[in-house]
Amino acid sequence: MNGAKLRARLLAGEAISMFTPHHSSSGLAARLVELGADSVFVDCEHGTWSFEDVRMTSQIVRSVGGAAIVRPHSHERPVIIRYLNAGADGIMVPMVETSEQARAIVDAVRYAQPSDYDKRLVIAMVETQDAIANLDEMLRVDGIDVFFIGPGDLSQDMGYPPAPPFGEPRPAAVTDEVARAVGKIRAAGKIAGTLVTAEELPHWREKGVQFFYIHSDPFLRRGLAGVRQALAS
Ligand code: 3PY
Ligand code: MG
Repeated sequence: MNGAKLRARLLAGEAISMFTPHHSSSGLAARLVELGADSVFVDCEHGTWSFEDVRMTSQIVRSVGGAAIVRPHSHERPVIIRYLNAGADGIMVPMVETSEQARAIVDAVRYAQPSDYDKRLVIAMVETQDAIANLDEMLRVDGIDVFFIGPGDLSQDMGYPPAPPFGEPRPAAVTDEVARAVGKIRAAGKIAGTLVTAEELPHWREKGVQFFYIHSDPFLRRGLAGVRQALAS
């Protein structure tokens, strides 16, 4: 399972990319890896992937050298177990707000994969102000590989839209809060992740973020806009 490969690279100080194909397509997921993505995001919180899609996509993504990171719709124990059994290389659990919840996730992973849990990457999503308030305690939970700040939900929690208009930055109040959380994660010697655009990535890399979630849609959007412009000229 390629979760171990990602963990080793993160522990060696490297930065890792995770691209979302947005659509339930194992072919597109594999193509993203062939083009350079370290891992692919299989989003079962907002996406439409079935358990069978997860099984097939994880196998195909691994066969081209990548890793499939699955986001379940919640931190329900049986759901996490099913995705791990379906072959997820990593699990990225949304809305983790307390150390008890973080511990329960690690426990579910170890129960599901008693002999090879260390081959799966465990990512806890910190996406509310309450979660950031509890971060010091959560950072003490052994077995969480990456503490991932979700700026979209955090924005909503702070009273802002989940995403700024295309190409515009997030409100400074949100990016300041993300930076504060990243600082705490780094100070505890843990690995930080967040969602970025290609343009934002160098800024957050500088701040010590190592796990980068990137949408692939802007690449299509820009490519198509260029073609439309060429057609119109
Ligand atoms: C969020 O930003 O809320 C996400 O879930 C993904 O980054
Ligand atoms: Mg979120």
